Amino acid sequence: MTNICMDAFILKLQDVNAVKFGEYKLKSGLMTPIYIDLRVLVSHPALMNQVSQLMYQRAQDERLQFDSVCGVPYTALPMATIICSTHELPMLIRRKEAKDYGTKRLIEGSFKEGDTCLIIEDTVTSGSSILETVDVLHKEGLKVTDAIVLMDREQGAVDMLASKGIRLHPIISMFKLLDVLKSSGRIDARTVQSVREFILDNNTFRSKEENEKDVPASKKKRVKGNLELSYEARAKLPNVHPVASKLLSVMAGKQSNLCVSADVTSSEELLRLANTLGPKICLLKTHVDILKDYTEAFGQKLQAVAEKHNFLIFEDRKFADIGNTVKHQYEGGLYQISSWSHIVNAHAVPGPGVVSGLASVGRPLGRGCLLIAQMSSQGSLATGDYTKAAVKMAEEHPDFVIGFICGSKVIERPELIHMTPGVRMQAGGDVLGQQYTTPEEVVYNKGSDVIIVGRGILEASDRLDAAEAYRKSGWEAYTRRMGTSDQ
Ligand code: S5P
Repeated sequence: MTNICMDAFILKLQDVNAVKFGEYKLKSGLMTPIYIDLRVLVSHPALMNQVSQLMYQRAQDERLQFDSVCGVPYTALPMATIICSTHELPMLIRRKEAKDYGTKRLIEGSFKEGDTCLIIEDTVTSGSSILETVDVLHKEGLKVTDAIVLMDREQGAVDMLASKGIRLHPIISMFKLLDVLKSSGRIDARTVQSVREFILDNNTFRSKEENEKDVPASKKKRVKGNLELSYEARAKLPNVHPVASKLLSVMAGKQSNLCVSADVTSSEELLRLANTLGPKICLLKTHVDILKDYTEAFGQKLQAVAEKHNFLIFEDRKFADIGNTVKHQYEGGLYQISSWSHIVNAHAVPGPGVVSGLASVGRPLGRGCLLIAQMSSQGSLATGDYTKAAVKMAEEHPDFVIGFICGSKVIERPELIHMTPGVRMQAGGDVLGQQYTTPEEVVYNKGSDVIIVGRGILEASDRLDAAEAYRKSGWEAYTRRMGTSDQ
């Protein structure tokens, strides 16, 4: 494990002038308000060592399998060299031009056909430089499945490379960089805003028309100085987790930001409820351990209903133990939650191990996790610094954490989803400390994305009618927030 503090590392990059703000020209000719120039790192060996350490650690964390390492010329060459030298890994060098004497090879180093080569790159915008190197390696009979990059400008490289069968693993993303520089007072809100707008409007993987179509001016609304994107546009962000993307698309497609909390104690009733309310909801939340008649078939049956009505399943297990224990609780036991639930949630109280433990099971299955940043119950201790720590933990695990359980928006990151429980048409509470807020308040004023409703629907004389009323109320609050309401 590396013990490099990412925030301090990002500040050091700015100290050595590797991150510049102003007006700069990119390789494509486009003018950009932020320029990342990692060429300067060769003059800062301690930083260069840290870069190489972070990249190697990522390869280990992702359990990448490869026979050799190749840096994209030229900036990433020394990075690859340090990794290979420190860990005694074979390296390959790609020549930019073939020599006109001797072997005329484009790749230097020993390899055999079918070997897998890991690519190392310093910065990506579109991913085209990585692809150029991959093409040369392919011509020599080498395979490339993964690439590690220090800095991803989040302008489409992940998606572009994925479309070519290459997984890109960024160490730092543009939005993370902006957050760190902003919270340390190095840049102001206006700079953050202009860079964000530039990045979101200039996705190189989508066409200009698509960029404009997905984020039309009428759908952009400034909320406290930030640009707000529609659910639809957020589903297509380059850095959005696949589960978050799916959920956001379902929300946009069904015009529903309603999650029903199916807190009933019989499997049959739960499945019936899922079938009846399915068309109205984007997500169904379960507490599988309150079912009195759980059988192994339950998960499969619920999945079939979810597929039929196009909603996702969220088991509200609230994991809160050490990594090794939650791993077993998620994967095994009676309920085998990971086999049927798209989303689970976890308390931040054990520290990042709880996320790593769950991710070791959920990530290979393509699942996502919500961190509990705040709670709706009276006297909850999840406030202030605890909430901030939960948010930070989420940001550090973008490959598994898709958002939060919270009372209001806790971070301006459009790829993360905010879900709020304790929702009822009439504000108030129950005798056991639950506190209710209205859909309008939660979505319009508090900026949350999904309303979680249990008894407000379950105790209604007509559950379908009630679900429709909540769907409508939640959706209207969202369209009003976006400034696209007809009213
Ligand atoms: O802070 C929270 C977090 C959750 S997930 N407060 C909550 O109420 N919940 C869950 O949301 C709770 O476990 C229950 O399943 C649902 C709220 O149910 P309701 O009947 O009060 O709407």
